[in-house]
Amino acid sequence: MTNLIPKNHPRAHSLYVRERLVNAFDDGLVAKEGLMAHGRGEAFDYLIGEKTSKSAKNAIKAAAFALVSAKHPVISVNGNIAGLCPREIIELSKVANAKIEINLFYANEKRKQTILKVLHKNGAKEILGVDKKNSTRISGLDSARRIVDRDGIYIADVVLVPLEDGDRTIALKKAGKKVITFDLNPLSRTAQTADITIVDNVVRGIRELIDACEKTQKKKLRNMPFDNKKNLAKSISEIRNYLTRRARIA
Ligand code: PTJ
Repeated sequence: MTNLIPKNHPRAHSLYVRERLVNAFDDGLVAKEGLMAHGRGEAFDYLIGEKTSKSAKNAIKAAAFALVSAKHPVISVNGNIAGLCPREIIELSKVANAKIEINLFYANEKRKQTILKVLHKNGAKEILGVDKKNSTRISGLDSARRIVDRDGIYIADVVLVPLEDGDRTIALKKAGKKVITFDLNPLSRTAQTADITIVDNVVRGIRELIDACEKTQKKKLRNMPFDNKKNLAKSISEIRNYLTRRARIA
């Protein structure tokens, strides 16, 4: 697709990200509903000032500790994540020693195979969630997301579920797993239910999470107490403060 966004456009980065997602949709990675999910995310990204906030940085540190110290960490991949940051998923899986599992809300075998190809092209070796013989179910879920890999999400103690639906977050928690999510909407059910919610655009936050995992591995970061509810309240007050500042300028 031709790129029509001028480099000096004030919102160039967000517009490039949008274009990347649209291209990924055209390439068969992203569901139609994924475009809508992205639009909702963009709206919240404006409200946080399109920057990684202090509260997001807190959550990223906590997430890095959880991933690095987990026994069976798993990164769950959907169409949007595969379209937006395939290379970073693989980098993260390496620094956190985490498995990668494709798990789609809008199940579609063709899309799953396209995602699989893109992950392989970006350097992934083992990818779970594609071998039907190795699949099983987690209880309490009606959507296709209940079907998980026996060697992946099923046995995981920590699962990273970026851009998630609320029902699965609840089901994963009921199954005794620690859930980490990226969600730009601090009020979504997933954001409110997860153990660690990173209120940031996954495109920005995942790089910070990779760095934090590296620092944690090298013992350059200390583990800190983390309370998700308090941190979400902080992220909501950061939005309020940002809007107040903007309103003064306008
Ligand atoms: O590929 P599939 O079939 O698994 O489907 C994936 C989608 C994203 C369509 C599916 O999981 C879905 O419908 O998700 P929801 O319920 O729309 O939730 C998406 C959440 O992610 C919303 O709260 C958005 O605000 C948020 N979001 C959207 N884009 C981003 C984001 N959060 C972080 N970074 C983003 N880039």
